Amino acid sequence: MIDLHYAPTPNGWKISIMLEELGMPYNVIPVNIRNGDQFKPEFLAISPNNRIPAIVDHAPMDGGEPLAMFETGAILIYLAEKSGRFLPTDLRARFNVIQWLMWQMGGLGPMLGQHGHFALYAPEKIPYAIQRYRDEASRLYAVLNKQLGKTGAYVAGEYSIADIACFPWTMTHKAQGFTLDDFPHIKRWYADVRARPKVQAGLAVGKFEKKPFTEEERANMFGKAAQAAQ
Ligand SMILES: N[C@@H](CCC(=O)N[C@@H](CS)C(=O)NCC(=O)O)C(=O)O
Repeated sequence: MIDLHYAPTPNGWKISIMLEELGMPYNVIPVNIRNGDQFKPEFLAISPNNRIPAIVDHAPMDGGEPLAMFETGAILIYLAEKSGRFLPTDLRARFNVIQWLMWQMGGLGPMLGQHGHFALYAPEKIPYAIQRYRDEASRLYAVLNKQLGKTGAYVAGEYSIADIACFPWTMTHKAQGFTLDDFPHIKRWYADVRARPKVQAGLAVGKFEKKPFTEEERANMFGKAAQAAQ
């Protein structure tokens, strides 16, 4: 059984979607990141970066002790290797998936995250920061659009962990003021991925009503509490 330390956010959804796609049994352990659960010692023992999601596999592939893991890129590769699915074994196809997964981890996720922060959540609206991340987010959407136009299918050819990593972040497009009409290949891919029943099941895990942040929640989420914890 796998424990999934989780909150319903784009990074959390990557792993709930993957586990649903695989049909692997898992146990959800909610981590309330608004309330600061990510700074609790028992969570930090699993995820020293104080971010969700993280997993503990109680039946790891080497038959050894339970294996804890954080960082969604690593978790997706681990689960793909464990199941033999969504990551090809052929050298070129495998590294094509891995390069797009890394592109999501180092580019699409962090840049959309920063754009969302400065455009939607920051108490002070800083035009330079908003523009900088908006430009970068637009550039990354254009790169993804071109790639999907090239494959005519999924991000790296067949449906893979690259799609599972990218999709939840593209779900933020409307809130962040982007329209997929500007990116027709993403629009086609987005509808296709979104319609997958297992994607729907992954997104439904721990769904909650969205409420504005309180001051304390802001401190937990946007750095003040993290600084205090050092
Ligand atoms: N690179 C990390 C990013 C994880 C991440 O940023 N998680 C967010 C939720 S989407 C989080 O835990 N935020 C809590 C906080 O900011 O304190 C990964 O891919 O696992």
